[in-house]
Amino acid sequence: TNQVHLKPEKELEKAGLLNKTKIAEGGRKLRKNWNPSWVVLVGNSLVFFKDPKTQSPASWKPGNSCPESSVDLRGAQLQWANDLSSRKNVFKLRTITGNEFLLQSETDSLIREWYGTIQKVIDRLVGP
Ligand code: I3S
Repeated sequence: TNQVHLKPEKELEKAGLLNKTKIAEGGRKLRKNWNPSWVVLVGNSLVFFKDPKTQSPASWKPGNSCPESSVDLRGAQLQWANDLSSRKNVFKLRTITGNEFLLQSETDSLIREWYGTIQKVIDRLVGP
């Protein structure tokens, strides 16, 4: 029979503006390029959108907000990485596929919240 599988609504955990740079792709080091990014934590994924402020008016149309990239948090690793940048409040996210991102905010409380929330999701995906 043709069963219809309805995905349960994915839980939106958190959304906000962070500075982001990708520093490795599949284990290969990349040149840093910091940019503001609208970050959304939904379900098992961290989804990155371009900062609306850097987008053209055309891209403001509803339904036109195409994510720049998305990261599967299953098996991902998180660590504080102030040694990897002159910026303050930096942490590194490493995916199971060897992609590495630095995320940063000038606001201490905000970056701690992000760290804690992402870690919670990673832990939840590992299971008890
Ligand atoms: O870790 P690095 O190489 O000192 O990172 C800085 C550089 O990538 C620099 O780019 P260029 O080398 O292409 O000019 C960036 O503009 C800086 O932002 C990087 O350092 P911070 O400390 O901001 O992560």
